[in-house]
Amino acid sequence: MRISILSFILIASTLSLFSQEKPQKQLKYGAQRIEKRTDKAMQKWRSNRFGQFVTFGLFSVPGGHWEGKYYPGAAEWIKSSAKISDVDYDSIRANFNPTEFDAPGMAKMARKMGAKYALITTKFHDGFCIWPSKYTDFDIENTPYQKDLLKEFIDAYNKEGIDVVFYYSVLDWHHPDWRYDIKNKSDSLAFKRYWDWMTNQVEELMTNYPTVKGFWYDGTWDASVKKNGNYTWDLMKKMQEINPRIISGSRLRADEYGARHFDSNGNMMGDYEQGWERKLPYKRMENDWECVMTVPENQWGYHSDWRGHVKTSTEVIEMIVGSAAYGGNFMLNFGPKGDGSIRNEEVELARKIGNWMDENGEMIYDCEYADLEMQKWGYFTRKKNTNTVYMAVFNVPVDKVLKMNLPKGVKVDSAEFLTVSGDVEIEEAAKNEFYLHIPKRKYREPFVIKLELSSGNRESMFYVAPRI
Ligand code: JFZ
Repeated sequence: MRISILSFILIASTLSLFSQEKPQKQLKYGAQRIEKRTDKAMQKWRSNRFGQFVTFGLFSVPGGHWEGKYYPGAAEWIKSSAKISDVDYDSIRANFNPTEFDAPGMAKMARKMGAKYALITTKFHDGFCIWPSKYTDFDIENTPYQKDLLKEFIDAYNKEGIDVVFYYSVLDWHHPDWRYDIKNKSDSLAFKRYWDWMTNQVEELMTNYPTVKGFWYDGTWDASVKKNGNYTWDLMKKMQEINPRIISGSRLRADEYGARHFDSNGNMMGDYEQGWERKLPYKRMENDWECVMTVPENQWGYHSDWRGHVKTSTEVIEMIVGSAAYGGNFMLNFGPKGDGSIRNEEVELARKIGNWMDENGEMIYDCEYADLEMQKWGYFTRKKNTNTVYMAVFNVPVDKVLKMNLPKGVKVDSAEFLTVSGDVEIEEAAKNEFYLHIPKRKYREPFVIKLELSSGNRESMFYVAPRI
């Protein structure tokens, strides 16, 4: 008896020792919640998996060139890279007439590409608004185009069944009250005025375009934002007041210590991790997350002269799969030309991705991290809440044998190609090790094999409820 009491105390004290993590700060403006959102709107966002990002604005007109000079940097930053004066930049407005912006055509193209949601720049760092805003004259209403391009976009995309999210830059090169830092009382007053103005714009966007599903804030890295973390909390609250289902990325947020994306206790602020910019984690993730990707190296807005490597459809498909395989979303960026039309490279790419997604999308939408040991031939995904697992094969072994290690007791009941013809032969090569033999021929495209897995053990079914 004495021994058992002793050992109990020992175990209890060891346990409490381990559970004592680093001290948690008392935060007023930190993470709103620790666990993932489970509501319908977030489930839908998560099941979308693949989307289209559209970067469009005044910068699309110069397209990476200014006064005859080529600027290699990101074309949407031309005002900064070419040191264009406010007056000269403003003059682009007189030439902004995107009559070729075919929203219904673009929406159709996006749907055929397999995009389930889309993101569009409503206001970039340059401050120009692609909707008629009652809070500024620096908007589309004051261009030869005059019409509400944002409305055309959201209406057309919704009609194709595509959700729309708004990109909105907090950083504003145009607004007189924007501040990079807060150094004195007057900065602080100006920045407050800016924030109120911006909040009005967000409210205007949410009211005028009520089907908007979320906001993708950008340009929040400056000291002014970090010193006013409570403002970002207030904006989030305001949005939730207007629409409790609204989804917002982590880039909006800062806490009272200036920690961004993740608060000072390491908890994510916002509904999904928004830091995956032109890179993928390729590892198990605790949070919802989204990757945004460019077609060339680093061009979001239209650049007439792409130099360097341009991604192929196979590369992009691998990234879409690589995102779904680790429970994330993937957004591919398009930069329409100044006249609104889409460049041929992007049209072609969208078509090729669409062909693949049309046949293999089953392994992307509504799929999640499979919790299986990754293999060198490619990636696993699992259809949410089922034992259906998909393998996307990008690297075919020379012997045409796809190997996998499965958890103890898990078996492959069936294996079949999704679209490729031929049979897949299952060999149980060793304990927990399965070999799939595929026909010995040339495979020109990444292909998918659909597996049904089961656990021999009735007590513990293989399927474990995911930590959504
Ligand atoms: C921003 C913009 O400056 C850029 O022009 C483009 O619109 C892009 C989508 O967003 O650029 C960023 C923002 C954040 C990171 C990198 C580039 N980041 O967190 O790594």
